[in-house]
Amino acid sequence: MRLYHLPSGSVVEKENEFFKLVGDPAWDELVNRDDLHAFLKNEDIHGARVDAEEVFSECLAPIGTQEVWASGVTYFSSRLARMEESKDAGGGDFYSRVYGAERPELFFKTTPGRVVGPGKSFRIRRDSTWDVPEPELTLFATTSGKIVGYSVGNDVSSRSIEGENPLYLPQAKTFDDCACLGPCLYIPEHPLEASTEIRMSVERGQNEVFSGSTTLSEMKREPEELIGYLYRELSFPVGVFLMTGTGIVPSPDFTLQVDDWVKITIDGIGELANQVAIKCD
Ligand code: DO4
Ligand code: MG
Repeated sequence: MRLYHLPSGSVVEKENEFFKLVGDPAWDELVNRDDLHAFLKNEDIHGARVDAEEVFSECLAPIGTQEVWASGVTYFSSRLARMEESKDAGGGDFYSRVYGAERPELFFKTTPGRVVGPGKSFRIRRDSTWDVPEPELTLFATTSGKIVGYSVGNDVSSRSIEGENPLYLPQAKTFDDCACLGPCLYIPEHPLEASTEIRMSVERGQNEVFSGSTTLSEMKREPEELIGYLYRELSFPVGVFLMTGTGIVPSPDFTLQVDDWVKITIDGIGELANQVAIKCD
C-alpha cells in the first residue's frame, strides 16, 4: 500500500484505487504506529474515492514534523567518490575507515521545513561549484524504532564543500530546500527485497545528461542496523526519516545546473521528480 499526503488530507492507494482516510487523521499520528500496514488495510477507514490524477498533482512530501537523518558511505561507489573528492584535504582515509567500521556514519540532514515534495524545486548552494543529487532509499521508523514505511529521497549535496574539508559536512548537506522526499510512503507487508532497484536520471532541456542505477543488494548495511545505531541515544516522539546513503555517483565532471530535472525511481515506491533552483535575493 502507498500513503499520500495531500493538502486536503491523507490518501491510501490499495490495488490501484485511491481512498481518503476517514476522520482525516493528523499525519504524525497516522504514520507513527507499529501496526501501520494492518491499520491502513482495514477498509473501515477507507473513505471517498479520489482520482489518481488529483493525488499525483497535489501530493506533498510524506512528512509531518519528523526530523530527517542520513547515512553515509553505505555503498562501495560512495566510499570511492568520497575518497577521491577529499584526497587533497587528506580526508580519504576517514571514508574508507567508516565503510569498514562497525559503527555507520549517521548525520542530521534536515528539518521538515527544508524538505521539498514531488514536482517542487530544490536548491543548490551559491557558494558551491560541484553539486550532485544523491538518490537514496529513505526509511520511516516509528517511535519504537520499527521500520514501517519507505520513500524516495534525494540527499542533495555539495561535493566541493565536503571535499574541501570533511568537517564542512553540515554545510555541504544542510541548507534551504536541500532534500527531496516522495512521492508517497510505501507500506509493504514485508521488508523490501535486496533486488529492489534505484534508478536516477538527470534531464537538461531535451537531453538526458546522466543516468544510473543500483540495487539494495549493493548496500553494505542493513536498514535495521542503521536504525539501531540512530536510536541508541536518541528518541523520536513522532518517528523519523532516515536516508540510507547513495549508491549512484555521477562521474567527477558532472555538476547539477539550474533548471535540471532529477528523476529518481525506486521499485514499488514510485518516481520522485524535482527541478534545480538557486536561492534568489
Ligand atoms: O560522508 C559523507 C556523506 C556521504 C553520503 O551522503 C552518502 O554516502 O550518501
Ligand atoms: Mg547521501
